[in-house]
Formats: sequence, C-alpha cells, structure tokens
Amino acid sequence: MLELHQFEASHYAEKVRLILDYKGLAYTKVEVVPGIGQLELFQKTGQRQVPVLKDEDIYIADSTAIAEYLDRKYPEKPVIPTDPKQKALCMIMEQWADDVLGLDARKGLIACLSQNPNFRTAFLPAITPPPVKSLLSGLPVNLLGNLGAPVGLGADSVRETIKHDLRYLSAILADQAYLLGDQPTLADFAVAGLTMYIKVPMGSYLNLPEGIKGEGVPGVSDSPEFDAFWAWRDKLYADFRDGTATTAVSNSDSQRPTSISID
Ligand SMILES: N[C@@H](CCC(=O)N[C@@H](CS)C(=O)NCC(=O)O)C(=O)O
Repeated sequence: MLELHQFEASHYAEKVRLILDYKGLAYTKVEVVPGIGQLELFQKTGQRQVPVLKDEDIYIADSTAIAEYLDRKYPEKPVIPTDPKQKALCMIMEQWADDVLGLDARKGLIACLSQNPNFRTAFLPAITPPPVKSLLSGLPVNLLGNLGAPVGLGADSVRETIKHDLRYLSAILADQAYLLGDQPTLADFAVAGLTMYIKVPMGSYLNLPEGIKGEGVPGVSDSPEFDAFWAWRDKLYADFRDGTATTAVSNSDSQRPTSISID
C-alpha cells in the first residue's frame, strides 16, 4: 500500500492527502517524528521535508512531484489537465498556492499563535510530552505579545495580505465550480490544502484537536467576506476528502522530537 510520510499538521501534506483521496487511492499515513524521523527521510530522499510518498521501493519528495508521479502511475481521475494551456494555468496557480498562499498562511499561523492557546499546542507533534503542551497553552497573551511583529509578521499586515489572496481566489470562483472551470485540478487541491492554517477544516478529516477546527486567522476565518470561499472549500472536502487513512509512527514511541516543527 502507498505510504504518506507526513506531519498531520502540515498543509503541504494536506494537499497530497486531498489528491490521494480524490483519486481514491488507499494509503497509510506515517507520522514522522520531527528531528530523528526527518533524518530517515534525508537518507531516503536527500532532503528532510514532508510530505514524502513511498510507493513500493520508490520515495518521492515534494507535493508537486508527488502529484505528477500519481498522475503518471495512477492515471485514473487525473489532477493535471492534458490540454497544454489548461495545464500551464493549473501549474502556475499551483505554484502560486505553494509559494505565496502557503507562506502567507504560515505567517498567519505564527501571528495568531500568541492569541489562541489552542493553536499554540495543536501544531506540536502528537508525541510532545503533556507537561510541555500545558506549559505552552497556559502562557498568557500579554507575555507572548504579538509574536511575529519583530520580524515583520505583525497580525494586521499578515491579515491584509491573506485577504488579498482570498479576494483573488473568490473572484475566480464567483462564476465557476473550480479554479480552472468545471473539473477539479491540482490547483484546487493546492489552494484547499494550503489554506488549512487560515481556517482549519471542520469535520473528522484531520487528526487534530477538535478545539482548533473552524478556527484560524481572526478577521479572515470569521469574516463574512469570505463565506463563499469557505463554502467552496467545505464542498471540496465533502465531495472528495476521505479522512479514514490509518496512521503509523515512523520511529518507536520512546523517541522524542528534537525540535518543535510546524513547517
Ligand atoms: N515544497 C515542499 C514544501 C514542504 C514543506 O515545507 N514541508 C514542511 C512541513 S509543512 C516541512 O517538512 N518542514 C520541516 C523542515 O523543513 O524541517 C512541498 O511542496 O512538499
């Protein structure tokens, strides 16, 4: 069976989970232990990031490379159009989602970590010792301050950037079902996955604490301006995301993360 080496809280892994579910491919999630587990990935793929797909003895790193591999090896329900112009639009949009939207969303997450105790602990690895989690969730907002501000990631400027992104997407989706027309493509799955930190999807798709579902960047996740966008994403999840893949851990439970990693 296919194995997806991942962090449950990784938005690039979420993009791949959406694609695997859309294509109806069975897979096991292998939860990578930050630090030690990433060393294993490095040995297999020459890089340390998730997601990595393992298909028999082949390892593929990077969500875009994984999507391309899946369409080649499992051509049913393709996510990359064959028409050259549609393909070009799809790949450009996907790249924008990966390189712009995903990074803006990550900045949004950092900016609101200080404000939401649930967020502070939800994106820690599952095996983080409970005392560390409760210590972090108990830190008062005024002690943390605006975490991102000193490095130019103040909550207000990040919020405005994310609003720009969602306005562009909402304009495209105003009169069509998907970003390229009437069929879902890699562009849609990239955008849906990489907005995970802006608003965590509701439902049982993600093995994350219930308290953060539906939560996200304040002023964006709860703004009526983006209701249609979130309704679009909810429908994509309802139609295509499965969420029943089982999870294994890449190393023994006795091993502890050597770093706290959300990205
Ligand atoms: N371009 C990569 C980005 C993957 C990425 O940024 N992965 C993050 C998790 S969201 C990661 O593994 N971070 C850990 C690290 O960099 O050590 C993709 O599309 O898969």
